[in-house]
Amino acid sequence: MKHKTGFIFDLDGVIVDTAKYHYLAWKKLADELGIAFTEKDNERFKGVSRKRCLEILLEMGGIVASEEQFNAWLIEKNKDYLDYINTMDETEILPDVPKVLRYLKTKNIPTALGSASKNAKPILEKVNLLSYFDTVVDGNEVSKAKPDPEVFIKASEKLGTKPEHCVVFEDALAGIEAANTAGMTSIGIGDAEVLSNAKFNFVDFTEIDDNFLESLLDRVSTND
Ligand code: B16
Ligand code: MG
Repeated sequence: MKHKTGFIFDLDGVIVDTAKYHYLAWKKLADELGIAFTEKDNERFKGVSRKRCLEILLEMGGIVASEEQFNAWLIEKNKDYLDYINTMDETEILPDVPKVLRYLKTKNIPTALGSASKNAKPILEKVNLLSYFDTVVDGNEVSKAKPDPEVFIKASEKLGTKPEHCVVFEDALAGIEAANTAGMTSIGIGDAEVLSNAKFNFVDFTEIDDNFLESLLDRVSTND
């Protein structure tokens, strides 16, 4: 028997590379606070909530802040990040993402975004992809960060699809763990060595063709 399937996409690192803008905004704040912060340090921030990122940054600098100061820095970082986001357009979509989204649309497969970002909707609007998603679950709706599966479970509920009939595209190890814990089929986008616990691995969407998507749909829709 075939069941209804759902496809869930992470945002940063899967659909667009917003990590570079997060880095520039965190770097500016780090410089102001006299904390050394490199692109390698920024790797630890991928898939992690804004609040947790600031906690990590302050721990790196051995800085203890009042709640008021902490919140002011969060606002400052996000303001700088949004200045970058406002310059985004379709050219920033990662290779062949629209190809896969169009394939799913022609097959009437429900799609969701599952991201830790509180800015997910405006970013999808900027790159003109919002209409491809039936639902968006973002950092405004979840309280537990990946590797907790909350974001993906919420997405499957909103799609009306059982977790075992959902596919998740993720670029972060914590995201793959979250998808696996949810009982979903995880697809790692990026470094296969880092994402070795994913069910399938691809460097990017250019490696994913219609044949693979068809076999994936067959497999996931009959998962009992
Ligand atoms: P915001 P994802 C995550 O996006 C980013 O990878 C992470 O670096 C960022 O801190 C987080 O969103 C929160 O973003 O400050 O916009 O709320 O990979 O879960 O799509
Ligand atoms: Mg990501």
